[in-house]
Order: sequence, then C-alpha cells, then structure tokens
Amino acid sequence: MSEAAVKHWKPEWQRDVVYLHVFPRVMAKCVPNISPFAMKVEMWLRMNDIPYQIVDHMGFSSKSQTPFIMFNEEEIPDSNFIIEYLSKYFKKDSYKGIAKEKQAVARSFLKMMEENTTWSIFWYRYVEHMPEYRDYIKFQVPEEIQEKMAAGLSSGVRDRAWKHGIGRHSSDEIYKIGSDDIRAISTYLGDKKYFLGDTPSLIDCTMFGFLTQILFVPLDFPMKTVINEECPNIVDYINRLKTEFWPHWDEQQL
Ligand SMILES: N[C@@H](CCC(=O)N[C@@H](CS)C(=O)NCC(=O)O)C(=O)O
Repeated sequence: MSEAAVKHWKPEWQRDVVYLHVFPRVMAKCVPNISPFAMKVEMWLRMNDIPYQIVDHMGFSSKSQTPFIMFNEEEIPDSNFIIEYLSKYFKKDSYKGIAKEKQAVARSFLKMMEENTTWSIFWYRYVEHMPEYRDYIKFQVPEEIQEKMAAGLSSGVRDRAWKHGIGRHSSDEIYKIGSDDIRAISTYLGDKKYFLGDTPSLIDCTMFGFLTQILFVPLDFPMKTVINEECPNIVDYINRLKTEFWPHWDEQQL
C-alpha cells in the first residue's frame, strides 16, 4: 500500500466499491458538494452505475487537491485520472458510440470548463463575494476559526488565480471570459438532449458539476445572468440531467 492508502484505507471497506473522498456534504446548502470536480466524478459514477460511497473528508489527496478516491486499497487523486482508472477497471467507455471528432470537441469543452471557466466561478464566490457565499457554505472547523478559514481561502484563490494568469485581469474581464465560455457552451449544445447528442457522456458530467455551481447557488454571478437571459437551453439541459441522474436532489436525499 502507498503511504496515502495506509493513511486513508479502512479495513471494513469492500473491494470494487469506490470510496469517493469529498469535502463534507453538509458544507454546501444548495448543491451536493461545493467542489465542481467532486460533483463531476459523482455524476460519472451515477451515469455508469458504479457502486460508490461518499466519504466526507475535510482534507486533500497526496496531490493536495480534492476529490480523490480510495479503491481496492489504492489512493487515486484527480477527477480525470480517477475516471480514466475506473473506466479501465470497470470496462466503461465514457464516449461509447460517439464519433472521434465529437470526442475531440468534448475534450476541448471539458478543458475550457475545468481550466478556464471555473476561474470565473471561483473568482466571484471566493475572491469578490466571500461574505455572501458564506451564507451557503459552512466550513467543518470550530466556530472560532470559521472567519480565518474563509479569509485564508479567499486570499489563497486570489493568489492561485494570479499564478495561473487569469488573476491579472480586472473582475469585469474575468466575468467576460466566463460569460463568453457560457455562450460557446450554449451554441454548441443547441437543442440537443445531451452535449454531444442523444447519448450521455463524460462531458455532461463536467457540464453538470460546474454549471450547477452557477445555477443553483443563489449568488448573482454575471455568468448566471448570461445563462438566464441568453441561454435558456442551458437551464433546460441542466434540469434534465438533474432529473435523470439526481432524482432525489430536491429532497436533499443525495
Ligand atoms: N485537476 C483536479 C482539480 C481539482 C481541484 O482544483 N480541486 C480544488 C477544490 S474544487 C482544490 O482541491 N483546490 C485546492 C488547491 O488546488 O490547492 C481534478 O480534476 O480533480
């Protein structure tokens, strides 16, 4: 066992069950998880009927990020590597029956959302509107350090955004970048049922994990205005995915 596996693996855990380690569910009031990457992985597990359990975990993987899985005594970090690993193990094809050309488009949109659009979401909620966002999240730490945790997260995201490069733009520019991504998503989606057509695939998991963080968190993201005013197809699409893959969402029996 690796060091990480020794640290996290519990003897009572079963073989071939995915133990998905995510920030505790109770942290988020309006979505199942504050991490879009965690929601994406969970959506993929649901879509592919893979047995899993959520493990509330206020910590990080050996790559210092969340989410990660513990699977058959191994630790696997990073949402994309998790999905690749499990696809091989369970013989699942995330783009079954879908033309290679469409898969290439999906990869571009996935990377756009996960590496670019996401910064506009994080910038809004952590850097510019942390006090408002705190009405919808509760850190799983003692009351006396809640404030310190929020301030640390806010300045940590600002710092990471600067290092990434996007943080050198003004807020308006960052939201313009996010909004233009949203418009591209809407244009490509068109009136299709799923992002690539009639078959659900991995790209729908990414779209769901990230767009729910804009649509269902009651903050005034500029990207939400764009969705509501210009992209009604995105609203319908996300609601369709929610009904199909998260039937108990509204009762919070997630
Ligand atoms: N490439 C990673 C990104 C995961 C990620 O950025 N997770 C965030 C939380 S939503 C995180 O752990 N941030 C802490 C950090 O990067 O230091 C994945 O796909 O899992």
